[in-house]
Amino acid sequence: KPFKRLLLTGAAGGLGKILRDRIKPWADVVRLSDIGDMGEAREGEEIVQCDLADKAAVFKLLEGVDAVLHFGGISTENTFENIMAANIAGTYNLYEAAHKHGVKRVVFASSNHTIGYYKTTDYIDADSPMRPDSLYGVSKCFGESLSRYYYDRTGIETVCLRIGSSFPEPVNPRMMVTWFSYDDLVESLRCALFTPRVGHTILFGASANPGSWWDNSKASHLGFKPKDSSTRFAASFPDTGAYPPKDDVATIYQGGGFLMSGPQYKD
Ligand code: NAI
Ligand code: 15L
Repeated sequence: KPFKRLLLTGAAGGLGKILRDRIKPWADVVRLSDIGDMGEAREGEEIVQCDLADKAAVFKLLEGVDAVLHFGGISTENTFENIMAANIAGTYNLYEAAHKHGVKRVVFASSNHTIGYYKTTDYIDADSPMRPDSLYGVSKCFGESLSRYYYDRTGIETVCLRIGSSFPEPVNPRMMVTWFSYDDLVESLRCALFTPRVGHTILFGASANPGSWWDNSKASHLGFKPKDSSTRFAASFPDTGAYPPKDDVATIYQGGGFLMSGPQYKD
């Protein structure tokens, strides 16, 4: 198998549970980590329960690891204190430990909420300035900048995967644009891990959905081609042709409901 040991953080989460089995073919041992319960280790697995904010624990977590899929952390809007510990300190601890242990590559689960203040009428690419829509989004911008710094300073390569909405199927009209099927997610991770040179790359994680807001041409060297599309759910969210209400923040901005969540939101 290509890797001796592949680390997945966030293994107890929604995506972690899906990836746990799907990434097995890529490594002799998959090391699973989360602050939450991951159950028993199955064949070819190691389980390390720890808090990403615990620097000493994260240092040990990275020992003997070839590559990392960093999916752990707070995944929606929260207080600054919680985000600072899990996403800001946590991601720093992970990169510093990766550097000390000579890890070569990380895939960072970034988010569309790094750019959620663009409008749904905008078409952007990896060079468009970040416009986070929440403290959560700001923490993902931090992860993207931190990984850029570690690449320039130490040579660790990172693909920042700006995931849209990775769930079994779209559950609202916005997700007809942002949906990222599990199969396409796994294929994007395969491209991110096995393309020989990625440097520091930003890849938007979405299926081939009509009306996309995101241009992935700056990540073409990864060769990622989504196979799924939200069109097969079109009957659930028919386009009526009506314009959304002018004051409906959730339809005006790419970040949708995140613009109205969290400590800063006041109506
Ligand atoms: P999730 O919330 O289900 O999973 C995140 C996991 O991280 C949880 O199991 C949680 O226990 C763990 N975690 C939280 N704080 C931690 C800490 N301090 N130390 C160790 N572990 C900690 O989220 P989901 O949907 O599985 O997302 C995984 C990653 O992908 C997250 O980083 C999220 O921000 C990112 N993402 C997911 C999207 C999606 O559509 N599912 C969209 C964009 C980004
Ligand atoms: C995210 O970043 C979240 O982790 C996920 O739970 C979804 O809310 C997703 O974005 C989205 O924008 O749909």
